Amino acid sequence: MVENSANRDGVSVLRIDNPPVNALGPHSVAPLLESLRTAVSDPTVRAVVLAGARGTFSGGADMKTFGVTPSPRPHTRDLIDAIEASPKPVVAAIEGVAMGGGLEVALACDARVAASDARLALPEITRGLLPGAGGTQRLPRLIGVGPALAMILGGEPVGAARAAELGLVDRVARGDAVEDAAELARSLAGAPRRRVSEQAATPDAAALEAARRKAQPEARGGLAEHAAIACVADAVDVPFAEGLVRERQRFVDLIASEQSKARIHVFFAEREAAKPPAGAATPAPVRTAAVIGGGTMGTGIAMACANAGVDVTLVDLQPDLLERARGIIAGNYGATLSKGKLSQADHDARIARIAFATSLDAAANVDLVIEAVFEEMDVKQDVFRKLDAIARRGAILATNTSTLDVDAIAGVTARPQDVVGMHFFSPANVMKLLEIVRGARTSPDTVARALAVAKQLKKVGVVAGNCDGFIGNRMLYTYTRQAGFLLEEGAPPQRIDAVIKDFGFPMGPFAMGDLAGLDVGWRIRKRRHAEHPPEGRYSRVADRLCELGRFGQKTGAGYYRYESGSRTPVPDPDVDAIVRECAREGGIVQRDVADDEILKRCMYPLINEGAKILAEGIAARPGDIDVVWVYGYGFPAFRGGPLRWADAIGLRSIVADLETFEREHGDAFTPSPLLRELAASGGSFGTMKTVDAKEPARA
Ligand code: T1G
Repeated sequence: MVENSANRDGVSVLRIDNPPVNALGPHSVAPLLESLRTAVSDPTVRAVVLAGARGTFSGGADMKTFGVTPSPRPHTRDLIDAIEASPKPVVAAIEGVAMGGGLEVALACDARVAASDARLALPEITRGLLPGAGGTQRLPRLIGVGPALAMILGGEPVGAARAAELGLVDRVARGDAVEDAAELARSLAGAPRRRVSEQAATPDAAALEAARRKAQPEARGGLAEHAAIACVADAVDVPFAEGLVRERQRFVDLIASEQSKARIHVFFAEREAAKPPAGAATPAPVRTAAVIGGGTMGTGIAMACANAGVDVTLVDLQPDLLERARGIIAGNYGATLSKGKLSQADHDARIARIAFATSLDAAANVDLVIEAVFEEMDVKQDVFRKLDAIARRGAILATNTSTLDVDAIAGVTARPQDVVGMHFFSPANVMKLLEIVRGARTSPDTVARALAVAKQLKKVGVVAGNCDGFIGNRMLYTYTRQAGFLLEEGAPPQRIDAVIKDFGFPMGPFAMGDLAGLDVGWRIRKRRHAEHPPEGRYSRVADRLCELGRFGQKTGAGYYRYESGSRTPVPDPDVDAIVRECAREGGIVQRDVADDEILKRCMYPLINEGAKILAEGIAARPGDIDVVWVYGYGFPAFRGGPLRWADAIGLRSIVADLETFEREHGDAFTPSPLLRELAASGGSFGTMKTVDAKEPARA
């Protein structure tokens, strides 16, 4: 349905219409082209306004049509060419979002009017692409090379006010954006067209040079950045038409690249993971919450709630801990304010949403309770027994445990159907991932409500079954275990970390351990070993470091040593000595380990464990595992997550390498049945039928 009210006093309003986000593809562009033709040939029409249906402009090109060859027509560029060719002015009325190809369409218009809450972005870089419909040529001409590079290489949205400052929009609407745009369009009628393509881009060599220096190496996910920078340079150096041709060629190369396909896989996998269980009721948003435990996690979770507009009470029985939490929260918001990343009004509103209490009674009338106390079973069960008596019927009772049995926690309440794991990642007000742990008796409605809370808190929610370490930590254990063995076999920590960093992680396992604090893992290992002594090969290095009080950055020494006040890891010969000692005790002869072996021995067991998790129904889809690792553990998005990456390598070669490692290093490398099966059948995680979720007995 396209509204074409030609005689809105001589202005015809056309609307992009393709629910839910008005993505641009043949089925949305074709009717628009038709209506534009009608408007152009209608003598009573003096100007055109282009808007979007249902209060949003457009989420960009329809990514679901990517990879279809030949690429389906008409598409975004056909609409842009028609707007450019129109003898009558076209004004864009931007409500909601104008992203990617949607913003590029608006850039082809004579002028742009944005609603005060509109968001404008060119997020193609986050899809491993560049703006491929003229955005790299028009934007620098309109707002300058520097600001254009910031928008194109950042991919982040700008608000209407900022867009006006930049000159990206001509007006911020006082009232209805379509009305304002119609008024502006009328004033432009009969005047020469204002085509951005005819403007010149002001040279800014410094901005281009700075962008080149900052860009990631192509092999480390920087393909799109380098291509986009080259395009923006063209906007200054070559005529518009030539710039468009070069932009197109680079865009076609990128869309065929694994880096782009992997990033788009993550985009859609994230949305699949957020889908509520079939038959679950549509949950109402939570308005009030209580977070139990004023430690690092509780404090971060309370901030995440306040950031999302939820009134939250942080509860801790120890007043001094509560005061410390209050100070940390004020400090964090103050820092964000001073960096200009938060307005004073927003700062004050967020702080005002957080209350503090020293009694669990504060959880009596809230929609959501999140327990984040000490990671000890009896401490958590004690809290849940009390919450069961206090919390209102129908409230979500969530535990932030990262390793403990959610069923054992739910089991002490009379309402296990309302109990769910909500595993946040530190810092909880920053990290995007939220692992939602479905207990054996957690109801589908409670899972759906937890997923809705994740969306409300702007987190990426992924549902995991209840097992030791859920999805993320269970896989992490296989990776860090091998990293520990590689140390003993002769690969120094800085070498292993360098291999993992070159692969694309923000940091390697040892720098990450030192950042998180080695004592956290040590406590879990001691608890676990009290229940089950370690089976098979066990590296003593981590325990030995902790026994020496080397907990990482927080004690100035861990796998590395740190100069006071510095977070830069410095290789420490004392650690090499400790590693040699452990190797000797374990009868391990040290050798030179190749980088290729380091990468495979760290990543392949992780993939193998992912296959086991899928086969057990702990994760419903391979994409869920990829999303967990990209958003929770820094797995490079340009590789799409561990299972997408495995498909790109080929499962047959992974199974072959696992079998080789199995012969040398034992059953930690025994390929899982699902992996073998897929490899043998020439299958892949990307094409496998998702397994039905079933409840495994807790290992
Ligand atoms: N193409 C296809 N489907 C899309 C889509 C798109 N561009 N954007 C969203 N969807 C689907 C999404 O999968 C979900 O489907 C539903 O819409 C709602 O999305 C030439 C080539 C716009 C901010 O990168 O960032 O333009 O799961 O849950 O939270 O240069 O969607 O319900 O089946 O995210 O309200 C560039 C991507 C494309 C923006 C709305 N554009 N989208 O957020 O809804 S490349 C983007 C978003 C391009 C040109 C190039 C967000 C949103 P389903 P949602 P939301």
